[in-house]
Amino acid sequence: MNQEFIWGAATSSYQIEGAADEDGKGLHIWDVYSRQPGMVFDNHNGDVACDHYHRYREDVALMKEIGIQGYRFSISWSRIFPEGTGKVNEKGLAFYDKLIDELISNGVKPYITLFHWDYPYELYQRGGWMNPDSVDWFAEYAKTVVEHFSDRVTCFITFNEPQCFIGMGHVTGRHAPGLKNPLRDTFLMAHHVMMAHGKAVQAMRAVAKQPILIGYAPTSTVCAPDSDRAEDIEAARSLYFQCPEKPEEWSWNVSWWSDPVMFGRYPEDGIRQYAPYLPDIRPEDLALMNQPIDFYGQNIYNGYRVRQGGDGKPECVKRSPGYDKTAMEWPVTPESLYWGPRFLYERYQKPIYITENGMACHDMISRDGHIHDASRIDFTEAYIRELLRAREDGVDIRGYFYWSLMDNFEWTEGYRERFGLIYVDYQTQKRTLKDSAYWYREWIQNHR
Ligand code: GCO
Repeated sequence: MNQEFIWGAATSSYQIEGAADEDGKGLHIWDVYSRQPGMVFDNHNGDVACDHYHRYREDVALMKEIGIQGYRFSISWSRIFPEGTGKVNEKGLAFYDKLIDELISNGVKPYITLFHWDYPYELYQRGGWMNPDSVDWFAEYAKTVVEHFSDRVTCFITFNEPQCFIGMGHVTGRHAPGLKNPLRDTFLMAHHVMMAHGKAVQAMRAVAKQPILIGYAPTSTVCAPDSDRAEDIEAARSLYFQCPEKPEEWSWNVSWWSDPVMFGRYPEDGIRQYAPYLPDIRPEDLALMNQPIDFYGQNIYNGYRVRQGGDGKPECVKRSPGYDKTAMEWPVTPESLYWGPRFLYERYQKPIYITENGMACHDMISRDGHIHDASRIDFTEAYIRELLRAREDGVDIRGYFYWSLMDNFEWTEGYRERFGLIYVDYQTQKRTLKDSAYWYREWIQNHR
């Protein structure tokens, strides 16, 4: 395949920008949530974060030094619309103008995520995703962003990991706004989110100043076959796309969040299992969700091994004692970047970008002043070799974005976890390239 392939890195607005109350930005749910004592590890919050809002030039220079070809970042909705809707804040647009111009003049292609979880507080108070108007609010925001930036930016992603901002924000309550809503409400929110995606796609295409590519970026825990026996491959595939049987686990799901967007229908097993909780699903809602998009983004960090059990049903294989894991205790499973894209491509038939993949390490600055994050290098190379193997086997993969460009605010874990290629000293805001950044630079040079 000789399609363009992008080696990139990713971040999100609240996790790096800081400047939480600057230049007219409105409040969002993560501002409010993390300022409440007891919500985030050690009461950290994103008020300053990596101070990227003021240091974006230096950060782009570092991207250039690493040689990344694409940078995926998110726009903070409440910088553009301080109240979520209505009046546009020119200073918010101006910040992203400067960032985008800086990226382009340094040869880094911008990829904009419209929504990476920092939902305007004002809209949340008006019911948030429960409110049917939330569909229009998001479309209005998406339209404004594309109208303004599509003269220079051609790749846009609507939502990052809807599983998390609904599932963790409203089902388990581990993320902002920290609620455990009735399941019925959460299904309605999901329904609105996917309608908002569709309506935004329409609005974006209508105003784009040149042809743009639009994608969607859910996440998944991959099911990989435990052997290459056909039965195990089939078991892995079917478990991967199955809707969890327990309704309270519904949100961690591939099909529920993607079939409506890609096919215009909800998966049948979910419809059966979740029937008591479902909203009225109108055909026109499904039609709206199902707008043609250009690529399918996917955040993949790890997965399970699956085989066909004695009863013929898929079963997860127990992890071996002492299995490899990251600092966050996430299992290390490079084959996820082979089987995930392969199964997703088979089902959805869209070009794929790995919009996030990476690991948290216990990084420290050594006495020699360097950060020797050998395990991150090993992790990343193992995963991307699997990704390239999928590509060789015919999966249409267009790019890889390492999560994350730099250490940042890891949601409820605060600054405890370090995912970056760049080390950030939060006392001084000094940035230092880790060994993995130098390794990535070489990798990109050799795999252009
Ligand atoms: C996510 C988010 C990122 C996280 C990263 C590490 O995937 O959860 O998109 O914001 O920081 O995934 O947990």
